[in-house]
Amino acid sequence: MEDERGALPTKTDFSAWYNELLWQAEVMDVRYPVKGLYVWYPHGFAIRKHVYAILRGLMDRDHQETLFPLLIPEQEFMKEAEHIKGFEDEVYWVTHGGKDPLDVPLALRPTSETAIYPMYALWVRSHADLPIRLYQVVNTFRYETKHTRPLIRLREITSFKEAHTVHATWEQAELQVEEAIRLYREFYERLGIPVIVSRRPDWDKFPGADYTMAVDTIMPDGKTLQIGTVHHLGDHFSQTFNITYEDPEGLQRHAYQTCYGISERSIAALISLHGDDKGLVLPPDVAPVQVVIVPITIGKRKEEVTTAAAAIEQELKSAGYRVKIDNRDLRPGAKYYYWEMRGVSLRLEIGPRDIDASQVTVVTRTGTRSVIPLADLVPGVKEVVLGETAGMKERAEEHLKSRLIISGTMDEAKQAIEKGIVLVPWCEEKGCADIIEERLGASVLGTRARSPHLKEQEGPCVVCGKPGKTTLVGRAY
Ligand code: 5CA
Ligand code: ZN
Repeated sequence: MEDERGALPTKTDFSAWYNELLWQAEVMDVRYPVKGLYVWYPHGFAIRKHVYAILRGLMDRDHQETLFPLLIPEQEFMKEAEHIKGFEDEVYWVTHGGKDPLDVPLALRPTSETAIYPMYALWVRSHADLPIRLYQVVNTFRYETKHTRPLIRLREITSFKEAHTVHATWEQAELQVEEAIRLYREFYERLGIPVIVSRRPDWDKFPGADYTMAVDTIMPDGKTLQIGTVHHLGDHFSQTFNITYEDPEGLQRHAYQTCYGISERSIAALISLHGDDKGLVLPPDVAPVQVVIVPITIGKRKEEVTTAAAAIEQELKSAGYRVKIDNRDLRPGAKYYYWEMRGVSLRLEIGPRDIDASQVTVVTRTGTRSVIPLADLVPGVKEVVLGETAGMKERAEEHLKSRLIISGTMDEAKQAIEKGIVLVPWCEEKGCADIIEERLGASVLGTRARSPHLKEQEGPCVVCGKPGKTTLVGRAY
């Protein structure tokens, strides 16, 4: 196997590493003959399944899952002016049914506000119907003109989790924005991905929003990846779609809305932050195979080893682990390589010597080796799994910390921007942001940054010297 695919480039050459890893570890196949569309290998899809089970579990606490149509009639799509402006260059249109031109052209959803809100207008009657909190996990289509990349910038986003909520007041919608940020933080914490939350500058907010909060992480090459956004929609859409409710006094009022989304970029971040030169490294929670058992069957005691391996498999399966025995006729080294590439958390080696000592040898994906007495198999494995999870999280946090750099002046920022995100004071004037972006060759990502790794700071704007607030600047994917 290893001979066939060749060695993985080192992660220091991030872009080459990422592309090669996606196919060697069987996450995505990029050979589908349409630009920006990719195919999930079953292994990649299994990772997705576990990641999205976490996401669904979090959403299901106080949202309900739903499913709306893919096609949106032109007149609905064209209702909200800002929204149209933001998306018109990115929409795919269905114009024909067979040979006949359609009376009404249909948009492939780039996101689902204009599919969902006409129905919300029908569903919302009284204050007692509020709040509404629904979400769906669907594919969406965006005719992206920037460089497309598997899992990062797609023309068919296959795993778009979008939530859409309706509230009686602006303030209640604002509370929902905060709740959504908490949910997203928890989601990424479960994946061991450290994030920074900030408020996007006005020119970069979602088309049709009052304001946008973004969740970013820093990739191994120092570039920023936006891995989630939460939008306060105010009453922009409720005005255009006529979403009104009767308040307790009998008055008709417009509702206030939020929406927030996460895509398979979450999986791009997962793979990129944790992976190493040997392949995928996955938090055990989302590893399709958590434990692989490699029987060491040299010599005469083959049958005994096979039986012991099967017993271990059975015991771990009953304890809820995803386990596989690798009985293939391959050298152990080839098996280790194979499973390391695919991100198996734990490898259990069992040979005659282990049987004699009533133990099993455990090697984690990140290389720690120990032995567990067979009598303590399940608690022993659990402890190693917890240690592995914690170690991954710690390393990812360290990475983020080392790439968040506070700079008081433009000269400092110029040096620092090569490494990751710089934090500079900015006065919130667009003119100064343009100068920052031009000088640093990077984007103003957001203000009011929130992360355990940094404190809000104030100081003179690095351009004009007027009072400024801490602002994130980074090169974004
Ligand atoms: N309706 C809102 C909330 S669901 C919305 O569409 N927001 S969005 O445009 O910001 O998209 C939500 C998230 O999807 C983004 O934060 C980003 O992480 C991800 N995303 C956006 N475009 C793409 C794309 N072309 N490929 C992969 N992921 C994307
Ligand atoms: Zn300024």
